[in-house]
Amino acid sequence: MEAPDHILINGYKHINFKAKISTESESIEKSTTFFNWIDERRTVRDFSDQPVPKVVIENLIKTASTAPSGAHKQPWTFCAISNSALKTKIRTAAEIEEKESYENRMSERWLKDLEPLGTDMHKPFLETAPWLIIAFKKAYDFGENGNKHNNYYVNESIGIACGMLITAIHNAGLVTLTHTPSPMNFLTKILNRPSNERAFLLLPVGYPKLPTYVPDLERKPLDEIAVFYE
Ligand code: IYR
Repeated sequence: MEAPDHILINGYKHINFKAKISTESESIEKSTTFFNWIDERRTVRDFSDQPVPKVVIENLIKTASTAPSGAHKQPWTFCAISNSALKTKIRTAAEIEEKESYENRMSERWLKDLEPLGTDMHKPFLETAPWLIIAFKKAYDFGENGNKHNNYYVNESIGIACGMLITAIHNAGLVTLTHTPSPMNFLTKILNRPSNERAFLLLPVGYPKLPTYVPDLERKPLDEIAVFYE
């Protein structure tokens, strides 16, 4: 008998996924190719001001929102900003926080660890990049009568979504960096976000300025990042 197209679990419809099953050699080939491609991704801090079509940004956000999340609550809002006046406001506010961080909040050791990356309190990319995508996490949602419903595994969920977003940005031939101005409350105010949203990560998105220089970093080898129990 053929498998039914759908079944009920707890009274909820579950559809036959019809997953495409790869052969072993296809999986080896695909995982190798994908690794080699994603290993070319680099964090870039110098952006071209060349515009990026809105439909590209829409596709990137839709991709991020395919991420798994606690109880499928999708506890996130992605704000995409191309408006120059808003970008300037964000840069000004971010640089105030970053100045305070670099001068007073970060330890000597932290500053030393950042030295090879060449970061500082100046954030010109917040104005140069054609788009800023800001991921907000939703600790809770509002029910019909305004009461709060907590979401689950919010940090894990939005972290995964941001990882997929960064992968999608690389796939579109664009670059980004994970900017973490801290504290980030100023973003809630500038963008007029509701009280259940907290800024999680700011990603400028665009084409790289050419030539672009990135730190000469190496990634840890597999034996430093993985342990196999076979
Ligand atoms: N939030 C600061 C500092 C910073 C922190 C880390 I960890 C980095 O990898 C890079 C920078 C900033 O965005 O400059």
